[in-house]
Amino acid sequence: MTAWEPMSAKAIPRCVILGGGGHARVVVDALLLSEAAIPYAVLDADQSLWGTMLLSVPIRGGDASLDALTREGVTTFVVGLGGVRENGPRQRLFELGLQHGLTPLTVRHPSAVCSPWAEIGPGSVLLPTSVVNAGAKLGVNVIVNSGAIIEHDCLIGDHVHIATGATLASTVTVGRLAHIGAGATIRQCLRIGEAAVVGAGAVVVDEVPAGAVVAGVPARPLRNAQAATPGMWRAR
Ligand code: JB2
Repeated sequence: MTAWEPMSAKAIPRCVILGGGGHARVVVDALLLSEAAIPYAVLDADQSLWGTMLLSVPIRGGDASLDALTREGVTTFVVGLGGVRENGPRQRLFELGLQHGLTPLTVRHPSAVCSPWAEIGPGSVLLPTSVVNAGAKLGVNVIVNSGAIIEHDCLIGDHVHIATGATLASTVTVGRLAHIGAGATIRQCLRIGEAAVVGAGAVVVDEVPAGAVVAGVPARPLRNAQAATPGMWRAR
């Protein structure tokens, strides 16, 4: 199996996608439409997927195949693992790509609106109809999922996932590895701590400490909730 490549492929880098599930399909779709790179191969931990296709891209094997792909001229990567709550595995895959000398690719779906005055870190993905407004700064490997809104002057840490349809009003700070659930709303000027988890549909009107898990309207800490990142237990 070979990946689809356009006629003028020479100047376009080849990209490997790490992870081949539902999120990877959205990332590959955005990559194909953006034409920023050729989605050359997918790697997935699930052996039953090896030899199958993800959209038009072959799933070539597990992460041990990275060396072979670099020998075939792959120079860029993007993390295709999404996941809910837990962003540690996404960080690990990002670091794996770097360890293999690959450049993290920033992927922007053509329908995503991104101010030229925003800064987007390497390896971040802006999915369909998401919005990133002026003065916002995103770290590396951030997911801005479909329809999410990051208003002006928000600061988003490395490996954060802003899930589908979440809204961050202006000047919100989100610590690295945090997860903002689907449809959640964060009031302006608040700080969401490192590796915190905001549940789907929550409305956050107060600061959220590092490692906390909050949910509801208005959002409250969940009793005995376990934060996504090991070592960040917060029993309340
Ligand atoms: O270490 C790994 C690894 N661990 C799991 N390396 C590689 N290369 N692949 C890994 N995987 C693979 O990621 C799994 O074998 C599986 O095929 C894939 C995850 O797919 P899944 O569809 O379960 O989750 P997802 O992360 O793609 O999507 C989740 O998050 C999205 C944001 C779902 O909840 C989606 O509904 C959601 N939209």
